[in-house]
Amino acid sequence: MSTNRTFTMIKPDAVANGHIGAIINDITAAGFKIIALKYTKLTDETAGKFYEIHKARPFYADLVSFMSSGPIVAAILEKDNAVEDFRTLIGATNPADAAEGTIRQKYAKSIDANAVHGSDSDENAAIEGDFFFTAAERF
Ligand code: IDP
Repeated sequence: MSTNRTFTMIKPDAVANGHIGAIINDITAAGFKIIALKYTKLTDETAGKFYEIHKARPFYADLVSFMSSGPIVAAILEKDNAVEDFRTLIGATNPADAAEGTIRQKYAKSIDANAVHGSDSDENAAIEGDFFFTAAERF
C-alpha cells in the first residue's frame, strides 16, 4: 500500500547557494504540505548512517563528506502519491539529465552536489523521516 508521505533534504550545495526559499516555494507550489521541517547539520557519522545503503558504491566516502560539509534542511512532505510525484519534481540524479523545470535542473550543478534528496520508496520515506524527526516534531 502506498502512503502519502515522502522525505526530503535540501543539500549543502543548495543551502550554501541561497536556494532554500526558492526550493521550498517550488515544493509547496507543487502541492506538497510540510509536515515537519528542520535546519540542521549532519556529522560524518550521521551522514554515513543515513547513506549506509550506498556503502558499497564508489562514491560513498565523497557523498558522506559532502553531506556533512554544511547545513541542510530536512522535511517530511505530504501529498497523494508523494514519493513518485516528488521524484518527478526533483528530476534525474544527474542534473545534466534532469527535465526542464525540475528542482535539480534549476538549482544543481553536478551529480554529487545535486541540490535535493527525495526518498525512493514509501518504506525508505518512513525510515528517513524517523531518522530526523520525533513524533512530537510532526504537525
Ligand atoms: P537519488 O538521490 O537520485 O535517489 P541515488 O542513486 O540514490 O540517487 O544516489 C544517492 C546520492 O548519491 C545522489 O543523490 C548523489 O548525491 C550521489 N551520487 C549518486 N551517483 C553518484 C555518482 O556517480 N557520483 C557521485 N555522487 C553520486
